[in-house]
Amino acid sequence: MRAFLGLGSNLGDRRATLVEAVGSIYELVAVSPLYETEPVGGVEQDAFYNIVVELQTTRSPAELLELCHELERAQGRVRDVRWGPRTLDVDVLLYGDQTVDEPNLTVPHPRMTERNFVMVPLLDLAPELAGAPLLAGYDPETAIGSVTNIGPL
Ligand code: GSY
Repeated sequence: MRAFLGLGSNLGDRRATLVEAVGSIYELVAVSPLYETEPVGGVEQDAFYNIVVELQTTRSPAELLELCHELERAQGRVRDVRWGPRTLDVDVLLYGDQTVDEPNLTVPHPRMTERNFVMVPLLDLAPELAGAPLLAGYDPETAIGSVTNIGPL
């Protein structure tokens, strides 16, 4: 299955955190450019570094979610303030063209089309997804949070 994960960090060495996390994903196909991004979610905090990665995976959506949690744990992530600073946040964005609606996992990620820090790197990797039915909520005119491409990870 072709799947996309979103990764973000705004604590510690943000680039090193993302490099290490990406290096441990063996199903990796592609990595977006690195973006420095304005925090979204209402909590005052430092700017994030965000990327999106593409995977070719045989994992189920639930197994992919477990991978996200493993990557977060490996970077010492402690789940404390909702929407607050974090060494690493990893989200399942897309799982092929499938939808998942489980208590602990919704795919496509429910807020992704509102957020430039997800949509801009995702469309760098997969421009053909612009206008796909799964991403119908995306409008570049109204998506929130400024993003700056700072080059390759
Ligand atoms: O949802 C992921 C964590 N997060 C982020 C993020 O990764 N980037 C930006 N720019 N803002 C964010 N707010 C939250 S919460």
